[in-house]
Amino acid sequence: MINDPARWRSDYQRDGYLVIEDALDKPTLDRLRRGIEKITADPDGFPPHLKRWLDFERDFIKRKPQYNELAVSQVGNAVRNIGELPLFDPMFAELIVYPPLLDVLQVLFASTEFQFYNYKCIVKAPRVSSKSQWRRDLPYLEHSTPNLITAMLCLDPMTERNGATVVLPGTHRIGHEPAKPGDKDIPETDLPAVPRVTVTCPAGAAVLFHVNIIHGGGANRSEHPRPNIIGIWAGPDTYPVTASRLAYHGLMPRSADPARQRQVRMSFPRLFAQSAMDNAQEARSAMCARESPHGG
Ligand SMILES: O=C(O)CCC(=O)C(=O)O
Repeated sequence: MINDPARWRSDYQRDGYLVIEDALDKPTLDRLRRGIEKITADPDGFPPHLKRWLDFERDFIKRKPQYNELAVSQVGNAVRNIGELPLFDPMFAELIVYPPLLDVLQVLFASTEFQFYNYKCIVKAPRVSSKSQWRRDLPYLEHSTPNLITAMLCLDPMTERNGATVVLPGTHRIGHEPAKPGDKDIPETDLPAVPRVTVTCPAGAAVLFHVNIIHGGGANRSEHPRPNIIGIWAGPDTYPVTASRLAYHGLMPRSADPARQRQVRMSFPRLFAQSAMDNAQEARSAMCARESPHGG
C-alpha cells in the first residue's frame, strides 16, 4: 500500500470518503475471499449460534420488497449479510489488527486511541441481490459522538453493474443531533441535490467513509458477487450508548496504553505467539550473556 497520509486526510475531510486501491495484500485478499466463499457456499450448514448472523435475500425481500424486483422464489438461499464475521473464522477476527488498515485509521482519527466496533460482510450475491437503501450509518450505531468511520474492504472489484457503493460527497458535514433515526432509510425524494459518485475500485481496495455520509447502491445483476467486509471504528472518546456489545467490540489495536496492548495480544494468541517466542528467546540470550564470564 502506498503511504499517502496527506491525501487520505484531505480526501476524507473534504468529501467524507476515501478510496485506497491497494490496501489488501494479495495473500490476505485471497484468504478472505475463500473465507467468505466458504460461508456463502453452504449457509444452511451452520449451527444455530452462527446461522442467526446470516441474513438471507429471501428474508430481506419479505421485510423490504421495494428494494428488489425479484420475488422470494427467485433468489434461492443467497446470503445478503454476514453479521459478526469474527465468530465464523479466526482469520476475520485477526483482520482487526491488519496493519495497513490501522495505519489509515490512525491518520484519519489523528490518534492511536480508536476502538473496533464490528465486522460484517455485505455480500451482494450475483444476479439476485437487493439494492441498498440510501442511508447514514450513524443512527444505526448509537454512540456518544459521530466520530466513527466505516471501513470497507472490497474483496472483488466494485463496478456499476455489481452494485458498487454510491456516495453523496460532502453530506457528512452535519452535526450529531440532526442525524435522525429516519436517516437509516432516506427516500429518494428527500436526498440533497448534490452530485452522486459511484465508487468503482479494484479487488483489494479499502473504501473508508464518515458514518454521516449519505450512501446507497444498486442491485448486483452481474455474474460475480460483490463481497465487502465492513468494519466500524470509533474515534477517541467515542462510546456506545446502548446495551448491545459485539464480538471483540472495544479492542484498541493501536493504543499506547500497555493494558490495551496486553488485551490485544491476549485476544489473538495465535498471531502474537511468534513474537512472544522471539521475546522469550531474546530474554534467554540476554540472561546467558550476563551469566557467561566472557559475556559470550
Ligand atoms: O455495501 C455497501 O455498499 C455499503 C455498506 C455500508 O456502508 C453499510 O453497511 O452501511
